[in-house]
Amino acid sequence: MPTITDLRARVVINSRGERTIESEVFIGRSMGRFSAPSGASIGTFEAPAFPSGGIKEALRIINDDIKPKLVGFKFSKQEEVDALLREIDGTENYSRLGSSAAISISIATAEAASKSLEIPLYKWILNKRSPTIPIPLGNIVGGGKHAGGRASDIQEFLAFPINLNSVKECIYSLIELHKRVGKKLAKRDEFFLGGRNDEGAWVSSLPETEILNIIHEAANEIKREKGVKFGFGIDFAATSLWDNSTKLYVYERSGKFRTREEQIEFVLGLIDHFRLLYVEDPLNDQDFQGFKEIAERVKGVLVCGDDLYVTNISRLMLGTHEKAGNCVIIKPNQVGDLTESEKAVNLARDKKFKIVVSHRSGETPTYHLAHIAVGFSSDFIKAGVVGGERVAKLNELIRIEEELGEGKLAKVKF
Ligand code: 2PG
Ligand code: MG
Repeated sequence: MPTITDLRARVVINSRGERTIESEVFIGRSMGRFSAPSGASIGTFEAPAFPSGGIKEALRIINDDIKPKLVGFKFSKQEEVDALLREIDGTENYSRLGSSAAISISIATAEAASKSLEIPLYKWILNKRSPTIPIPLGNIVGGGKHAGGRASDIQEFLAFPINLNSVKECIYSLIELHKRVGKKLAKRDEFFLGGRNDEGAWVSSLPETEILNIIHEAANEIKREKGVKFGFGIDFAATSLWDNSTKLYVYERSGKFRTREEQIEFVLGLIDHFRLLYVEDPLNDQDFQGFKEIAERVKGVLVCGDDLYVTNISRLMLGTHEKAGNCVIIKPNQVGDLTESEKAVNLARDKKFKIVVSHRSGETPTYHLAHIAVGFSSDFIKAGVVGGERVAKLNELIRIEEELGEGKLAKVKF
């Protein structure tokens, strides 16, 4: 049985230059190491990233309270370690320890356990599921809270290949699409200087519809030349657009204000006109009914909740019951440990919701998310297209596919 022999933690830097917690867990000579990512468009209901005393307080709690209880701890399942972490924290949502410290220890422990057992990390996470390689959902152009200046109000313009059998080919195709879109922006956007946002997506000053036209054009070229077909999507991150005092969605950069009803029509219009197959957070994180309405009025479109669900089992229970969408984003740092994330995954599967395991805009150059997505048998992974901290995950998927053999890519029907 794995026994934890040491725990070390320190402050390191994420891809946005912010400080974050890195933990190392030792099981004899096997070491797991993970540093926590962080969001910019943060859901109201996410667990707090740090204790009220900040990152120093998180380190102090790890050293003074967690380490003495974790060292010497024997376990045979991830849930035992995560239960101990929760017990030490003593709150419902890691508000004493903070989700960053919690997730860094939870994932580092999983990695140490898998190494000590000489199995890949995804196998430790799998439980009884069978491994599936997720389809990468690539961020091609982006704005919102992930970019400044003249960038679009919409946070993410996404694409994913729909007729390929291998993740490697999916990744190559997304890179090709990203490249071609960049070249077109250079010609058509007078303010374009080749800038990319927090997630490596292009930043453009063009109106949303023009950005979508350009992505379609580039995708059509690739389809003609190489036969690769793409599906398209948008993450509106609408909680970030919502102004609760005026009850309006504020599109500051394009100077538009939309009521809830106008926002719904706007979203449906974009789905229809640009044949979108995926919309994430089209409405703010209180509007379960609105998600339901959108999902009812479109066919074959994934309506996905990120800030709506924040990987939280109670919110997901409510939303699946209300039929608020048909797809959920899973971000382990929103809840602070792997076991809690897994509960959300199992519930989502049970209720026939599709699953998207996702990175954060402030990432660390860790590869673990690839194993988490495979271990959770997720349908999609949102991990960006370019940038060191993004390709860390994509490259790991290529390695996992090499080990599992092709043909394990998730199959999603639209
Ligand atoms: C999102 C994420 C990741 P953030 O909204 O889906 O793309 O952004 O990490 O800033 O919450
Ligand atoms: Mg989102």
